[in-house]
Amino acid sequence: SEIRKKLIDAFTNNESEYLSGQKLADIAGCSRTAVWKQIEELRKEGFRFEAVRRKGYKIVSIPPDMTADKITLGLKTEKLGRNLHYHDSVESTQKIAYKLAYENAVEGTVVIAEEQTAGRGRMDRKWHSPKYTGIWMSMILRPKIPIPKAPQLTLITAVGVVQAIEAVTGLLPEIKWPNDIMINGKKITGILTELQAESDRIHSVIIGIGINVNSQEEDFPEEIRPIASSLAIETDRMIDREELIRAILEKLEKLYSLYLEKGFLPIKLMWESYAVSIGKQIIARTITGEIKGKATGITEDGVLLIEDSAGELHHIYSADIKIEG
Ligand code: BTX
Repeated sequence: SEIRKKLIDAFTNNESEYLSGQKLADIAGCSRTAVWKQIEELRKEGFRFEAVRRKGYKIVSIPPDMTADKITLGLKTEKLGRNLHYHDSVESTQKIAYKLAYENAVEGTVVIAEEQTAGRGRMDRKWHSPKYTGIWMSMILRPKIPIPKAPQLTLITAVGVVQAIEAVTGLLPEIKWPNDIMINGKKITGILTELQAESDRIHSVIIGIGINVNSQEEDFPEEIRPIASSLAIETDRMIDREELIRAILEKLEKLYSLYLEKGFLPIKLMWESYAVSIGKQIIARTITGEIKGKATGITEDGVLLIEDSAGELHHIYSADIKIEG
């Protein structure tokens, strides 16, 4: 709209100045409410503003969109990300990767989007994926492994993402079994592993990775603010998403070849060194009920082991866990 254009001009021409609501209203020839609404809209599109009481607004940055070229520039992988599908806005990158996998896309194909309008988590939960703030990507793998071993890929991915975050930001994330990556007790990353299988053979594995990178508090809906954080919030600086994507693909490619060559054991050891839950009292909520006890480790297959107060050992295949201390 005309207001939008006038506001963007005003902000970019006065980059270092605070512009009051009234001044902006005068420039754009509209009400202060209309200015305020337009600024909210611009925020959703990826513009960043600093607001100071009594002084007004200052522009901090314009939408930092990626491109496929910017992502692959300098990428040191053989397979992962070599076939890259980049989108501005999609329902879910998982959905697109699924379709590509059916059409026999090469192993290592990656789908990335700036925004997901229907991003999904496990068990039909939602994954909030606002524009330009994160990395929302899905990856197609075709490992020749038996179906029960597929959950190991979630753990491999978690290790790769932790290593990449560590290398790019210096932060030391922790893994909460099976698929959450946490910093200071808040969720930074979710991983979703889905299978396409024919009878007992894996056709393809679609690994979805969602990372809150440059999200600010206001990008999260009210209900997840207490549990979610981003790399920018934790480091207090903006993180280069393209660099992080490259780091993830490079780390994952190494771990994946190690896994195919040597099996899960070396990965298991790395995973355990990043895991927060091991050795702690936890509550696991499964579909059939709650199990309380001490997390003693994971099995060769990535199954979580919990020892309850009676000394009985439970195998947990799928659950949400809460750490008690
Ligand atoms: P999950 O089921 O472990 O986590 C989902 C839960 O996490 C939600 O119910 C909500 O409480 C919380 N949540 C939602 N959005 C966020 C967020 N942005 N940050 C922190 N917490 C949040 C985790 O599932 C698996 C997520 C995978 C997402 C990727 S993104 C690319 C790919 N495409 C797609 O649709 N999903 C995957």
